[in-house]
Amino acid sequence: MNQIGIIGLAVMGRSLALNMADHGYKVAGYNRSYEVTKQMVEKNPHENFIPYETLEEFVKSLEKPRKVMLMVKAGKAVDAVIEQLLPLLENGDIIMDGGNSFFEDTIRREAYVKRQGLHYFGIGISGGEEGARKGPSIMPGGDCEAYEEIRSILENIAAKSEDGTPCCTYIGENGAGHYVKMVHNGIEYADMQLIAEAYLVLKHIGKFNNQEIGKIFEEYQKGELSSFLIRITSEIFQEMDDMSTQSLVDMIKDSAQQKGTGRWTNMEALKQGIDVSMIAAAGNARLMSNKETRKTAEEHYPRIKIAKIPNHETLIEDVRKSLYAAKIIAYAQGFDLLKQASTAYDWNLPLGKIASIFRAGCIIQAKFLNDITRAYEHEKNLSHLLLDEVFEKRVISYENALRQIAAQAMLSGIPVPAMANAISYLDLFTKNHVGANLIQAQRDYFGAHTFERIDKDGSFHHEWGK
Ligand code: NBP
Repeated sequence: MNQIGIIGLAVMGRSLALNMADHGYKVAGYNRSYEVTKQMVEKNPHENFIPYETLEEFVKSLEKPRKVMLMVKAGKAVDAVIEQLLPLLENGDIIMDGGNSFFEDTIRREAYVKRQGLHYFGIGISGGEEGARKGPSIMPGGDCEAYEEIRSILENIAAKSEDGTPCCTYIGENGAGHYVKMVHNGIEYADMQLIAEAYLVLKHIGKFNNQEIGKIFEEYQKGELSSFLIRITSEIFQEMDDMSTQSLVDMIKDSAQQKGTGRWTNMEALKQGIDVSMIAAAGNARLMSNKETRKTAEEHYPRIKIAKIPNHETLIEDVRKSLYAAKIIAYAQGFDLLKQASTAYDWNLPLGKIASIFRAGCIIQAKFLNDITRAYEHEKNLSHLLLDEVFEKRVISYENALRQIAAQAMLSGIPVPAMANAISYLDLFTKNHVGANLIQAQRDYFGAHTFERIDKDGSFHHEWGK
C-alpha cells in the first residue's frame, strides 16, 4: 500500500513526490492529464513513486487513514479536486492542500471537509521547485489532533536548519498555515524590492558594473546579511548572457510580475489595520514597473543630477547597513500582521517558531531569523519586533546610513520606495507627535467627528470659527 498520495504533478507536486520517495515513503501520484504523469515517470523513474491513471485506483492504493496532498493550481481546481475525492474517501482520511491557496478559502474548505467527517490541512510550502525537491519550509495549518498523522512525513521531507531542526512546525487551526505562507511571501516581496533598490544605488550612484555589484553582494553574504536572496543576487550579477556579450541581468526586461500572495498580504493588512507599507511599496513597485508610459515619461521629465558620493567604500558599507536596517523594519511589519492575525483568528501563532522554520528551505531564509526567534523566546508577548532590545540597538546604529542612502537616492531621482517607507514607518513608530491632532481638528471642523482633549477624558465637539 502507498503511504501518501499526491494529486497534481506539475513542478511543485512532482518535486515534492520525489522528495517523499527519496525519504523512503511509498508515494502514489495522480495528475488530471495522464500525459503529464507519464512524462514524469519517463524522466524521473523512482522505485517508491507509483503513478495512477484514474483517481479511483489512486485512492484505493493508499493505506488508511488515507493521506492525500493536493498540489494543483490554487483556486477553483482545489474545490474541483475535493469534490472528486470526497465520494472516494472515508471518515478520518486526510486531505492536505500544499498549494498557495487563499487562507479564507482554506478556512471554508476545512469546515466543509470536517462536516464530511474528514480532516483538512492547508499547508504553506515555500522554496519553489528546488525547495520542494530537496527540502522546503513547511507551514501546516489544520486539526491539531490529526496533525500527528502527518507530522513525521512533513518533518522528514522539510529542510533542516543548521542545528538539524526540521523547518516545519504546526502553525494553528484551519487557515493558519496558508496565512503564514501568505505573509512570508509578502515579506519576500519587501526583501526583494530592498535588494533591487540597493542595486540601483550601487549602479547609478556608485557607478559599479555588474561584476563589481556581484562581488559587493558576495561580500555582503559573508556577514549579517547572509541569506538565500543575497546569495542568488551575487550569482545573478556574475551570469553572462549566452546569446550576447552582455550580463544576463541587462538583457532582462525591466518589468516584474506577481501572483496573488503579495497582493493578498496587503489587502489583509488593510483589513486588520496593520501598516505593512514596505510590502505595499514592493507590490506597487512591481505594478509601476509594468506601466507602459514609463519610457515616454522619462523623455518628458528633466534628468536629475546624480548626488555626489563621499567614496566607494563608504557607499558600499552604507548600502549594506541600509539593507539591514530596512530588512529589520520589513520583517517587523510582517510579524506585526501575524501577531494581529493570531488574535483576530484565534490561532495562537507561535511567532518565534515561525521565524525558526524560515531559516532553511524557503526564499526568505536568512541568518537574522535566529534573532527573531530569540526575540520571541526572550519575551513571548513582545508587542513589536522593533521594541526588542537587540533589534532596537541595530536599527539605531544603522539608521543614519539608511537615511543617507535613501536621501541620496531621492535627490538623484532613483526610486527607492521600500527604503523610503522603512524610514517613514520608523518615524511614525518612534515619534510621539505625528500630526494626528491636526487631522482630528480637520475631521471635527468639516464633519463634527469630535476629538479627545489631552487635559480631559471623553470626546468633545467644538463650534469652529464662531
Ligand atoms: P500550477 O499552479 O501550474 O498548477 C498545475 C497543476 O494543477 C497541474 O497538475 C494541473 O493538471 C492541475 N490542475 C489544474 Br491547472 N486544474 C485542475 C483541475 N480542475 N483538476 C485537477 N487538476 C488541475 O502547478 P505548480 O506550479 O506545481 O504549483 C502547484 C501549487 O503550488 C500552486 O498552488 C502554486 O501556487 C503553489 N506553489 C508554487 C510554487 C512554484 O515555485 N511554482 C512555489 C510555492 C507554491 P493538468 O496537468 O491536468 O493541467
